[in-house]
Amino acid sequence: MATTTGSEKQLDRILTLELARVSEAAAVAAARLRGHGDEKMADQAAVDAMRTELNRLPIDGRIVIGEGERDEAPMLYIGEEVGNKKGSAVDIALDPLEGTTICAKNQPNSLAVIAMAERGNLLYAPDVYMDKIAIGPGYSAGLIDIDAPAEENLKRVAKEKGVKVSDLTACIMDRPRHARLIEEVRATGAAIRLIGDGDVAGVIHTTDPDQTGIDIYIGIGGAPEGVLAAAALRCIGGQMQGRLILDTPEKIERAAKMGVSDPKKAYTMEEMAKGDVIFAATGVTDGNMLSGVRFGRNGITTHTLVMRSSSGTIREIRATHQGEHKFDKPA
Ligand code: VTB
Repeated sequence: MATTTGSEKQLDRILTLELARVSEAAAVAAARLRGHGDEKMADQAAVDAMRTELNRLPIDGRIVIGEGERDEAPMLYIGEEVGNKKGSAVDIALDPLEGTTICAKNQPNSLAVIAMAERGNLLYAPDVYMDKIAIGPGYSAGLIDIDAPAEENLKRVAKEKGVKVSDLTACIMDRPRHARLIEEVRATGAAIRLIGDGDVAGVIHTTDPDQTGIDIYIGIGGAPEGVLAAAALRCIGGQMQGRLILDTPEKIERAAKMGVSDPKKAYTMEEMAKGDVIFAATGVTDGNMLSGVRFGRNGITTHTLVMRSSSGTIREIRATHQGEHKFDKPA
């Protein structure tokens, strides 16, 4: 069940469907460069397309999670203003190409992702790492605890799901920093799905274990991806906790400037994405939940998930973009 926290004011619901246009455009642009081995080029194409579409929206938008901090990202940087300024003040989290390496290799689960909430309702976080844990809907509140050992969390999930721990699958990013975590999880008998990149998809996959085979996401990934994943779970339902990894005085200071007063705080999903949140993700490459873009005889097809937390509506949009269309121009 979706929950509403933070400001009760709702976003103009028409924006929900508008977000699909934005993620579709980015996905199509990136998809033209699938498997070309050039991560930067694919990312740049997605950024350009997403920015163009975003600037058409009737919003007074501010990017809070973007391509990086201003000095390192020329477009869609944190703090950039987007939209035609004619609508409500909103904050935006985006990743025009989540899983650049996946796309460059044409492997599963790269996405174009965007979330929007009222101004001030998305965690304004620096581009650092975040420790994360997430499960899908249907479990009792407070079941998982980011500070508990993996074994404990797995036991609690297995008990409520009515299965053995060895029947569960945990999604973990394949990184040397997770060596101990992977050992701990394996020692419980649970299976692990190691992913190379793309932990926004990894978290979203916990919401439909029957389809994706994933029950729980655990481990350290990017903080921006953490906020995006929290926004998605706010809409679908589920539980997530995240803790920024602020392990140097410089990072603590950067975070403090963005309003993070307690560098050790574990954020709940509701604290990372408050109020009415809308979210869209379009598949770039084929994935466990979303198909990738197809360039067909009759047009370009895209597969998008669009969701809104206040209503709990989850829409899957399979769109065919035909004829003389902006997408037809090669990137
Ligand atoms: C992730 C993942 C991204 O970066 O959060 C991650 O979702 C974490 O950083 O797709 P490292 O790659 O340094 O582990 C990506 O893998 C790439 O942006």
